[in-house]
Amino acid sequence: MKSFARNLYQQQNGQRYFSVALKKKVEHSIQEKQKVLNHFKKEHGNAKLGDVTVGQVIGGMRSMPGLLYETSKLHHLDGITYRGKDLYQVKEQSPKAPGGSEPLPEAALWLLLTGEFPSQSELQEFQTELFNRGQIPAEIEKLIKSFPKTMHPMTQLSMGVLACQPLSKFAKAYHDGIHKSKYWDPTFEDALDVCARVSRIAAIIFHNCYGDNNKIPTADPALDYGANFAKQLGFNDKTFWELMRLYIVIHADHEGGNVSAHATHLVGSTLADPYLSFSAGMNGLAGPLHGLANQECLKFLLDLQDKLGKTWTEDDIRQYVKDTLASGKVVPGYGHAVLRKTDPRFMCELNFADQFISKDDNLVNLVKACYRVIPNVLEATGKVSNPWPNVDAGSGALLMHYGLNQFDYYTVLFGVSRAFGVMAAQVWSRGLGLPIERPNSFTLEHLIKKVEHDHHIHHGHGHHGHK
Ligand code: HAX
Repeated sequence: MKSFARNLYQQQNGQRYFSVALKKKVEHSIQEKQKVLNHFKKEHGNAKLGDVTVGQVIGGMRSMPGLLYETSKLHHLDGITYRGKDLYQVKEQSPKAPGGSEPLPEAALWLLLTGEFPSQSELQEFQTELFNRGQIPAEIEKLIKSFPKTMHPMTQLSMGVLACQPLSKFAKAYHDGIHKSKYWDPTFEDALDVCARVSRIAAIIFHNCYGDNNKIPTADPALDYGANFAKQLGFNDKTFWELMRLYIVIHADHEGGNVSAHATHLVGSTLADPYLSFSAGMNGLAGPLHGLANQECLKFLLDLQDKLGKTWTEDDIRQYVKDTLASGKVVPGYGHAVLRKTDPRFMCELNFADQFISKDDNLVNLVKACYRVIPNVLEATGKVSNPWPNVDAGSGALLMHYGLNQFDYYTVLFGVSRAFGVMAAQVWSRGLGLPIERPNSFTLEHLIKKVEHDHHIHHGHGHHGHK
């Protein structure tokens, strides 16, 4: 390790860690942003962002403005942007593994935290740092290995993260009376620890569920994060390592309102530490309407293959999709609440398949054929707002190609990736001093009375007369 880095070693909680360029950069940009925020709040705190409708209150707060979330923003055509960079820019500009073509998760984490990619030397230091932070004390590993094999992997992930909670530096600093202006600092420490540890927790769970948890491959300090995660899962194919790097980067963040990001943010707003908050986010990700959708999508493709065999035609797919719609079911992997174009995350998957997967993988070819056929069928219904594929349309087929066919585990991969976004966001939420969340709620009776009252006034019967 270079001497300048060694000099920056510090002691905290009896654990050695070093904070090199990253922490200084984060501190500096938080301070700058705080000034902007304070001024903006003072000058424009009363500016309106639109009206809230009864439909939104009843309808899951859909598209209702309500969160400040710094790390990423979703655009209905460009898809997700990390600090203003869309995924194509992220892929192009990110540092890569030697000889590799895919972006590196640790570089994406740096980007989400600072708005910039690390230099080569910063990246190397950061990789060493994440490797060191990724160690999990033996007694906690033992605890995770003791979870029943039959327990859903997502339950194990949430519990595994909680098992590490006693290691929280934020919880200790808070207990020791840290000044509120410094909350971001131990949050930063925990955020990096959680990102570093979550892949090890996930690897233990994989072997606990599907293999032998006494024979879990160890991480290698010479490897990057994505490669190490794949290696610990037991995959030594270098192309699969590239897939893991890409997978983690594209699933990392999707602005603040999705359930995993919002749940993490909400729980964190109580000053529950990053372990408690992230675990809460993972409980949300475990829901079938959120993180489990990729599993559903793969099932759709495999059922189609089962029914039609491997000699399917585009006409067969068209008919199969029409039958699916006629039976009152949705076509998984298609449509989106915000996007109105093919999800760039899906395009990244497709490009990966074109580059690395041979043209005779029937399942991958089926994904591509669906992309040619399904949007027209959905469009013809006249009601689907977005007939284009989302990220889940492709990921399962890619994982299957490399032999990762444990469907129940797919959401855990998503969870490892999501840590990078929501933990970076939490550093910023504490840095900007965001308060505890407390929106207003109503009973249905209140809502009805309020609307009747307003209607009454509007029609001139109230004592306020016409509006
Ligand atoms: N297949 C069939 N019908 C669909 C459809 C699809 N893929 N997508 C939308 N529709 C239907 C809706 O069910 C709705 O029908 P009703 O009016 O009869 O209720 C109508 O089209 C209008 O819906 P919408 O405005 O287009 O879509 P929403 O914003 O309400 O919902 C969903 C967005 C993603 C939930 C929706 O498109 C869907 O169910 N897709 C399939 C499931 C799926 O792929 N989920 C994964 C999302 C991945 C993600 O968000 N990742 O971040």
